[in-house]
Amino acid sequence: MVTAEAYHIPTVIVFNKIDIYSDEEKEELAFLKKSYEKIGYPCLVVSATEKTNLKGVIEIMKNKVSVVSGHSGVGKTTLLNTIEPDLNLKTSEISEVHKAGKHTTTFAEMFELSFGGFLIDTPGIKAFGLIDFKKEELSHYFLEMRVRLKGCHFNNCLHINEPKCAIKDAVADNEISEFRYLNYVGMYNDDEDENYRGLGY
Ligand SMILES: Nc1nc2c(ncn2[C@@H]2O[C@H](COP(=O)(O)OP(=O)(O)OP(=O)(O)O)[C@@H](O)[C@H]2O)c(=O)[nH]1
Ligand SMILES: [Mg+2]
Ligand SMILES: [Zn+2]
Repeated sequence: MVTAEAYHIPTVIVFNKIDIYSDEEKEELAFLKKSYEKIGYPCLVVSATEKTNLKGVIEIMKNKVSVVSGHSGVGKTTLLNTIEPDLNLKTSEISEVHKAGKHTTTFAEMFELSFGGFLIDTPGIKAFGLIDFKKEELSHYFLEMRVRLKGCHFNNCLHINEPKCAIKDAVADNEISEFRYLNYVGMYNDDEDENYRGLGY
């Protein structure tokens, strides 16, 4: 999402596989959906296999060039197959051993959509690959931070240790989600062990 923001690509978040969420996962979904919608990201909650809520996906993709991105196994290709059954693209089950996808899609490919537009299916994201930009710019790509940057006392504030920081204040006031701030700090530190995910997102 940070990379998309850096390239001015509008992001829509798709939560897939709602047919198999546990009650706990449904609660997590509600929390994440609320958090992201508050920032301004449209969220869609779908099931590619059960064909639930796919109308919204089609509406968003119509007459545009879209790219689907996400971890291996989340169902990016399945979603595309459901929307355009004639494509019949290869998908595979998640590994029982590793509980992760198998990197079935191996290169990005663009397909024409019968209702107008194009969709680029991509291989699952393996590791965090941020485009090359200055650390000082990172907060510009967190929408909820960008709108508050002017409130920081120092105009080169990094929102880590500086006093009178509008971002840290907003986190303390629950206006910015803690997990998003922790993601920011993690990316800022280029943390490899992912402990920064904090709440687990
Ligand atoms: N229960 C359920 N399973 C789904 C859904 N969408 C996809 N799957 C399953 O998830 C597995 C992975 O789907 P893929 O479409 O191959 O995932 P992908 O995101 O394209 O994975 P990569 O190509 O490896 O990046 C397959 O077994 C799908 O059948 C869904 O809505 N519900
Ligand atoms: Mg795929
Ligand atoms: Zn600040």
